[in-house]
Amino acid sequence: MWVRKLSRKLIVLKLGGSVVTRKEKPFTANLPAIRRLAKEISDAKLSQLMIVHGGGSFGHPLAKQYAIKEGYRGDPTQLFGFSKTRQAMMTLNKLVVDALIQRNISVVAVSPSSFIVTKSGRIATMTDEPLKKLLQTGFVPVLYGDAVLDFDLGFTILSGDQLAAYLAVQFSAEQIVMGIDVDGVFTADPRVEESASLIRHCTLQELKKMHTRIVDTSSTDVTGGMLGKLIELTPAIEKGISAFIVNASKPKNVYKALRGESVTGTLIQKT
Ligand code: IP8
Repeated sequence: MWVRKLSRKLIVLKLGGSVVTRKEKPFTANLPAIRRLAKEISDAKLSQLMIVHGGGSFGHPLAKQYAIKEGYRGDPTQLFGFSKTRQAMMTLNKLVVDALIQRNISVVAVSPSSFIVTKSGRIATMTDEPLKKLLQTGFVPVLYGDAVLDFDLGFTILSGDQLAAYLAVQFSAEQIVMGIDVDGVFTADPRVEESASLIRHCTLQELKKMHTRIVDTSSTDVTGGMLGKLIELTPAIEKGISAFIVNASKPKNVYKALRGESVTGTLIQKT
């Protein structure tokens, strides 16, 4: 079991869409989970924290229906789909932010599409002053995977994973805590192979070797499941930022991960 010393350095917490929403039911938030996580985050009392949540059953079905990730093909119904995807994400973000405010956390909702433009799906420009100032002042910014404008594609989907890793690098975070709906990275799909075991600790090199063996399990995610997550995390890990993947559907895991207490999960470090 791995234990991190509590420090005043920034932690970026990514809450998976499959945790904060009911993935199988369109536009349905998992309010008990959101409220529980808000309490865990409040109890952890971190001085430097940034939260990013995924799209789950709010963002992904619309993104898929209107092919937002693939970019603008000149079809006006796609423009409407972009509007609807953005709005659905703001609705989910409000539910998350409301729950955090209920727990007296000084959160500020920040809409990624208003300060980020991508190029072929990768973050190309970002105005980082407002976020920097929010952190310095003591706020907890709450962002999310979003439909964003793109220099090449017109628009696209920016995943919360890419965003979390980018922000971690940009603001020199100590760690990215990824709260997902399974216990971490497995050697094979635990739902299919009985012999699958949880990888508790691995280096970047070991991770790269595993890429071909990691299976994507979700059918509604337009942004790429577990393999996509690991690929997105790689640049941050390369910069010495560790990534800790824990099951946020299980009570207390996120609290423990944020506090640096011992908890089951997969820790990925540069070396
Ligand atoms: O769930 C994608 O974010 P993710 C958000 O973190 C949308 O991949 C709008 C589909």
